[in-house]
Formats: sequence, C-alpha cells, structure tokens
Amino acid sequence: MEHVYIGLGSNLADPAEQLRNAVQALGQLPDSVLVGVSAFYQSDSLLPGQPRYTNAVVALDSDLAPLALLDALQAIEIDQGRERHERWGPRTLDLDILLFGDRLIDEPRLKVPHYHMQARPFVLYPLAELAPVDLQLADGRTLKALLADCPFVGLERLPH
Ligand code: A4P
Ligand code: MG
Repeated sequence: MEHVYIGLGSNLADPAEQLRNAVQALGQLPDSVLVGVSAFYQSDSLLPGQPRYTNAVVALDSDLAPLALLDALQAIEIDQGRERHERWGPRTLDLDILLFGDRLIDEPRLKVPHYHMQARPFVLYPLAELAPVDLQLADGRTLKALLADCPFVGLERLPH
C-alpha cells in the first residue's frame, strides 16, 4: 500500500459539514484505509471576495492507482456538489492529492506533489499533524523546512 495525503477544502456556508461528509466518503474508498484526519483550519480565500475556506488533510493507505484515486475523489466532489448545487453553485468541495508515496507524477490530469502546496499554510499545518517533520518532498526539502518558511498567519484551528 502507498501512503497518500489528500487536501480538503470548502468555502460553503457550512464547510465543516462538507469536510466531515468528505472524510466519511474517503473512509469508504475501495482498497484503501483511512489512517489520519487533521484538525480543521479556517482562513481567508486566496481569491478576494470569496467566503472563508475550511481546510483539512487526510492520510490514506491505498492500493488504488493514482488516476483511479483521482477518479474516486472527483466522484466524491461531484456527489457533494450536487447536494447543494442549486443553493451554493458548483464548487463546494475541493479534494487534492497532495502526496502519493514518494512518487513524482506529471500527467495531464494529475500533478503530484500538488502545485503550490509547499507555500500554503492551510495545507502545510494540517499535513504536519499527520506526517513526520522529516518528510521529504520531491525537491528534497523537508516538511520542517517548508513550515519554517510559511508562518502560521491568518489560520484559525477549529476544535474537533
Ligand atoms: N489535478 C492536477 N493535479 C491534481 C492533484 N494533485 N489533485 C487536476 C487533484 N487534482 C489535480 O481541479 C482542476 C483539475 O486539476 C482536475 O480536473 C485534476 O485533473 P479542480 O479541483 O476542479 O480545480 P480548482 O481546485 O478550482 O483549481 P485549483 O487550481 O486546484 O485551485 P486551488 O489552487 O486549489 O485554489 N483559499 C484558502 N484559504 N483555502 C483553499 O483551499 N483554494 C483555492 C482554490 C483558492 N483559495 C483558497 C483555497
Ligand atoms: Mg483542486
């Protein structure tokens, strides 16, 4: 099995509920075991004028191939998007494959490690709850070094 980290994000009016539902769905993926869920963190959207986001990271052990996992994640996004489509519009849940073991994947549909993750506090801090600080990313930098360059600014850690 490979150790996979998935980033979750939502900026619906009840994003924490979206994330809880997503965690439950991730726990039911075939050939996979959910091994960790970070706390939830709130922060302002990177795009001005949008509601605040809630983000989290989930750790999975999975036998799924990377593109099969991406298909499954997109099916979960569509499922949850549909639930609230009329009320909130199409983008209710974002599921990103952050890391897939130590693989470097560069395919049209899938780039791993996920671009920009190395500078986003709402990815790195929840990831650090689950991953060892000496975790190395593809460019050789450790999670510890990335955190040192990414201050805990504008993040609010929500109680579980
Ligand atoms: N794709 C490629 N690589 C991956 C990967 N590693 N994991 C492709 C998942 N998907 C990957 O994704 C578009 C396509 O990326 C997919 O079809 C897949 O084939 P999407 O989720 O439909 O698009 P998106 O998420 O809207 O685009 P993007 O560029 O991922 O947006 P970002 O960068 O995630 O920005 N502020 C806060 N505080 N928290 C947030 O989570 N997120 C955004 C969205 C803006 N501001 C935010 C946050
Ligand atoms: Mg995305």
